[in-house]
Amino acid sequence: MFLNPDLRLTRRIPFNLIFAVLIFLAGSQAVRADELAVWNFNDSDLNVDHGSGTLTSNLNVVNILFAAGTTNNARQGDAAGQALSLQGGTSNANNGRNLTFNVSTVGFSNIIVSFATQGTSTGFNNNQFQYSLDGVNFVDFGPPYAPATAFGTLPLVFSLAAIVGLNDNPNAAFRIIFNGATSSTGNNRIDNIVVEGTSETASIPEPASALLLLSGLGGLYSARRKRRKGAATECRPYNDSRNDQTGRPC
Ligand SMILES: [Ca+2]
Ligand SMILES: [Ca+2]
Repeated sequence: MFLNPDLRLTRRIPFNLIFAVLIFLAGSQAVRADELAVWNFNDSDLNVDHGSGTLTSNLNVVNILFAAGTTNNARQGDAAGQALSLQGGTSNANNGRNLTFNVSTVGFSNIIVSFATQGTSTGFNNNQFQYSLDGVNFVDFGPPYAPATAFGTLPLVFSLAAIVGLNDNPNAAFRIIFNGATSSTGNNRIDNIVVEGTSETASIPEPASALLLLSGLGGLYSARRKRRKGAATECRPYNDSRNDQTGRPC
């Protein structure tokens, strides 16, 4: 049984309207990457410079210094400024010690840690990156690395996307264990430590945008209804005595 044309129109357009809104809403939920914590060391301290996190070290305090930094891996327009400079220390006492950064990843997944680094010939040249799911127990990630002699332009990048336990984890932590220094002043510089992830929270469209879309589609629907309605009233059989040649024949 065929539906009345007006009735079919009435049923079809609202469905199109709803479908378009659903597509709009789905498109607005695209994921985005965010920096959870950034240390640029430009203020010569261990306090986080963007985002949230804590950075600690068990190296001898006198061997935790700051020296000229780099824009390699810099974020948010940060200048090169200063970099962290970690020395081997007297009798290479800092071999086996570490730099640890705790960063909550709540609401984020696909965690990536990156930083720029360089080392002197007698500095730490056998460094191990680690991660922790509870902030207490750390696990090696990847092989040990030796810093290049200059910062260069490419950072070291540790993509931890496969470590699902690091996703949405308030106790996530990361560590670099330093080894291989052969002199007290041999050192590694580190700059622009970045912990970033993908937001797991869908972005909700701005109310104004949604209203604008609904308003536009509503107007389109109304215009089509009026056009169809007008066309229907203009439809006159040829044998209609009122036919004045201006109406649309049925
Ligand atoms: Ca810096
Ligand atoms: Ca700082």
